[in-house]
Amino acid sequence: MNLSSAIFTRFDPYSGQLDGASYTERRLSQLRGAFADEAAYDAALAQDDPVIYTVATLEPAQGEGQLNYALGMLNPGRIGTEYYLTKGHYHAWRPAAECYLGLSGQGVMLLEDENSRESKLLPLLPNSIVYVPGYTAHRTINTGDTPLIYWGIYPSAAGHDYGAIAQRNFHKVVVAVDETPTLLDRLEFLNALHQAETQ
Ligand code: PAN
Ligand code: ZN
Repeated sequence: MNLSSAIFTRFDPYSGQLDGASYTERRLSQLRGAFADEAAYDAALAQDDPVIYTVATLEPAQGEGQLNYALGMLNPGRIGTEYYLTKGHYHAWRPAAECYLGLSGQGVMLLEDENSRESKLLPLLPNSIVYVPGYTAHRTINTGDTPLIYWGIYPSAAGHDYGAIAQRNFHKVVVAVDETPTLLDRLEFLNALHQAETQ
């Protein structure tokens, strides 16, 4: 077995810092197409290009039976009424499942089964675990007003398939309706937006 030095690691459950990790930063400009309201996206981007989330990844080992893990930090905020979110993906190796553990902040996970297209919305909170089965698109959403910090632990062979989501976004959106996180059909939400624009 070829283990790197990452057999013991420290992390900060409030900032998303993970010793020895490699960091990926996703700014608003890298999330074109992820948010439903394109006009709100363009308006927000014209003002600023904030960091929406970071992912600190550790890959202690690769190969059959090995696990990798990542500490996510998703900032609070909205584009229009839609909460800040991650791009979302399937695993390139479709059978790969993943465990998400909430550490701090308040959020939800949107899951979508690739075959049935059935959606599930689950809370991602401190002291809770969301099990993401294989063949399931998953997206993290911050519905609170502090950073959402969470673990994702997955088979080292899982990989990320972003292309499928870029082509066909999740069927559902999570938006603030009367300040309450609400799950709506993307199409219905877009139709309501366009109707409001033309009135
Ligand atoms: C997580 C995600 C992380 C960022 O580590 O990669 O939440 O989301 P995106 O990868 O969709 O930008 C994970 O699910 N890994 O498999
Ligand atoms: Zn994943």
